[in-house]
Amino acid sequence: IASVKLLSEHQSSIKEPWFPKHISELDMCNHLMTKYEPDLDMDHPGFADQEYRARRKQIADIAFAYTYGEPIPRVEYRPEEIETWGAVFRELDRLVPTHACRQYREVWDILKRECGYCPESIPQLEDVSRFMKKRTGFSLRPAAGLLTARDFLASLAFRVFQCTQYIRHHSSPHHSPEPDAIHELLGHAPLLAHPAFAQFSQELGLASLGASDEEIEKFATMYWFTVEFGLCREQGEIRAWGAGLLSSFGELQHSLSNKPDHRDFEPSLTAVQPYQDQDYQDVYFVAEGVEDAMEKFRQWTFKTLSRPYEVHYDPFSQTIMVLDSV
Ligand code: NLE
Ligand code: FE2
Repeated sequence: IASVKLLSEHQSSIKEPWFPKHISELDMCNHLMTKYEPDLDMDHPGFADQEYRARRKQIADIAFAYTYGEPIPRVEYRPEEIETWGAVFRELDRLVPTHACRQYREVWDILKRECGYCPESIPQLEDVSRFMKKRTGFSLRPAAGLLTARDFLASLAFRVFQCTQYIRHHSSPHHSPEPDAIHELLGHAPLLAHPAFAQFSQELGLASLGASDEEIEKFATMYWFTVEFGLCREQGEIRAWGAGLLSSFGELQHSLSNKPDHRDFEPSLTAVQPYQDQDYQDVYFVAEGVEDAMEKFRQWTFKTLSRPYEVHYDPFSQTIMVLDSV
């Protein structure tokens, strides 16, 4: 890459679509998708539960008020929230040895030993963020709910994970259609604390910066079938590495059963596979492993991306460098 040079500020042709250049600009990347709000969605398990809706608002306000660099405020979880967490935790802890991929199992044990993971209390985002930071440089920031794919993916480029803090409705512990703190802490945190998965997540984020809407759609689909619902092969067996599986004891069992379709991970097919986000998936993609998925993803991105520049993340200044690639 001998011909790489920094683009000057005046070259306006590359300014659209806007994307954050410094980690602090993630303060502007918090646009919510409204489809899952318990206030608006009649199918939401908390729709008829006024108290649940009030609680969701209270916790969402933490995210609305949050700005870059602050510690994440602690939530004093209520007994019924801890009970829901505990029920999910116990079920998953039982399934991890036989259902989760090797890397997840490794970090899972460390989280229980060193980060206070147990059925009796819900870990605080700030503590988990510190734990992750030490292991991979990833950190958390609070999110009020499901974000747009563009905003969510952009944060990954900075090794920042936008993380919900409320707990799913107690009537549906086995599966939640939307993210909640159980999903983030049990599904995502272990893998974001693993170097290879952290790298894959960041690369997906970097690829999304400045992408067209059509490309964002593909990256979001790619994210869906890997980071959220990915399976992989391990010594002849299929295991889960997707966070949406590892936080749902219902879907985790379903995904490894013979009910759904298991297809080989192939970026050009995976990125355009239609899906729904209300219930268990009926198609999953099986990768040979995270390294293999990452390599295939890189090659596909290289062929697919139309943007006329390259981006690099400088971890010292926490800044995205835009590099002219021609
Ligand atoms: N279905 C997952 C769970 O129950 O934890 C959440 C998926 C969020 C995309
Ligand atoms: Fe997720």
